[in-house]
Amino acid sequence: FMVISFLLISCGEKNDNEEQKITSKTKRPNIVFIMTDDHAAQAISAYGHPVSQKAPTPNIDRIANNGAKFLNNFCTNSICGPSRAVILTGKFSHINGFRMNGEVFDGSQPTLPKFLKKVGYQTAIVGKWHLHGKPQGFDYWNILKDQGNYYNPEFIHENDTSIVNGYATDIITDMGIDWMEKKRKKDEPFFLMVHHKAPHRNWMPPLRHINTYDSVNFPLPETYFSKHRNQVAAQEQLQTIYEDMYEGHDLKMTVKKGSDSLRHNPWKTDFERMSSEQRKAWNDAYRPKNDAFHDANLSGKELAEWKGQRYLRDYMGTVAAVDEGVGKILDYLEEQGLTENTIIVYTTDQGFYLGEKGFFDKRFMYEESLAMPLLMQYPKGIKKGTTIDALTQNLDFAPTFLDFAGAEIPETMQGKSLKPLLAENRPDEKFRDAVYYHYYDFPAFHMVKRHYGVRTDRYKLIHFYDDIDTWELYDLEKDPKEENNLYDEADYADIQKSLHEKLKSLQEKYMVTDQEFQTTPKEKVDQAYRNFA
Ligand code: SGN
Ligand code: CA
Repeated sequence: FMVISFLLISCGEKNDNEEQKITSKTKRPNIVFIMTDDHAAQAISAYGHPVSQKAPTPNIDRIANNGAKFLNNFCTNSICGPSRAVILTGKFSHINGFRMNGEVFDGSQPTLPKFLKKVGYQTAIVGKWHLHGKPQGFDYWNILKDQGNYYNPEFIHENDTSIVNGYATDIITDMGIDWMEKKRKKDEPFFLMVHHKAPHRNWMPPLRHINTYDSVNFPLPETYFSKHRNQVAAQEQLQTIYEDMYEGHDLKMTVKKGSDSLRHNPWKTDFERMSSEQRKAWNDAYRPKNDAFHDANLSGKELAEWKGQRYLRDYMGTVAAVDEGVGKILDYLEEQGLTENTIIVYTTDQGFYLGEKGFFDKRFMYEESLAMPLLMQYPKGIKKGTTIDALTQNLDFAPTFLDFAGAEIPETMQGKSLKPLLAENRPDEKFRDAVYYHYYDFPAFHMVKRHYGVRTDRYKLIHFYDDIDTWELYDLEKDPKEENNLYDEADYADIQKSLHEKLKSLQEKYMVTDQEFQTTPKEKVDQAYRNFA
């Protein structure tokens, strides 16, 4: 009896100690960061836009309902690689060095996962990377090659590149869950980045959602046929749905009735990489829709509207799979009892156009592509149903996660922790009175001019430069769709002046030098207009 009770006591003691050790280690919250590529806030039902009400995202909305929804979160440079570099470093593009797609991210610089590792986190990233070079600071990584494909995509892991059969969104979701389930050490806090390809161009839905929105008529924006009065850069872009989308590659339009051959389709591999079964199911689904289109013999405005519908139906089909994947991850965390101590974030690399101003793609400092949806749940630290009006940015993500993790926020980071905003007793003072923006990727795809600017809670000032030199000013309260450029209007002279001052002071604060405003030789610009036309 004595031996047994001695054993019981010592076991009990050992367990208690072990437990203590584990809780002190796991006290730091886990962070599951889910980021899509090009997911417009207009397509997340928690944000309430009419388009999303026709294609709700119930699982993504769970995060909003259980935690916080940010209403004024913005990117600093509306394009993929640069946004990702800002998120990793907490620094603007001109400081982290990654200004445009196609550059190589300097992975040796300090980044969020490296700082988290220092305080005992295990770190992993699965899915889209798009910063070229191998990820550093991650214990585990398995990334899409380049932009990645929807069907049977190629992944890079360590020194291997291999095709993974299936649909990208499902594969990436499963990789994230697999890492949490089998690959991580269960007694350490973790930081997992799940980065989807969807809903990036060319919007190929999974077979199970190929017909989901066929009978839905999405509301096209009032500005769908905008002529961009007093907006030179908008007049000269190449991202108008009904003018610039490739009819085959983007809109899946066929050459004639009864045929499965696509119209303009410069990157055949997106379709050719499908297996013959996938291809057959795909063609069987699209053929009747395309045949009906041929029968209807549309032109002009009706054709432009048809293209808008086809775009939105495909786009929402890819979003449906993302939403299911988010549900799967939330359910997994719930089943494992991890929900309480895990910060779950849903965001996307930048905003996107769903026909506003006639556009698809992003890049502009106009609202739809400047805005970044941001939802965050953390039962221990964020009250259900919180909404945040403050002007926040992707620049703030790294400081925020470090703050929640109880790690020090390096002074060199340019963003601010959002944690105080999420506390029950929020501070009264303004979090930030304006955000700074700078887009560089010109001449390039879609030919959006270089520009920079400032946005306050009510006004926006933008300077487009390079082969043009034009200013735009908007009063977002009176003109939320940004159709009325007020620059140099007498009534706005004072506001214009103060916005210029604000812009200048932010440039100083963020250490922007004259180097940042380089222009392109005219021949190069002209050549690019010919290439991308
Ligand atoms: C591809 C797309 C473009 C898109 C860029 C950047 N064309 O080149 O439409 O703007 O990526 O997107 S595609 O038909 O090849 O998809 S980003 O999200 O990576 O910045
Ligand atoms: Ca993107």
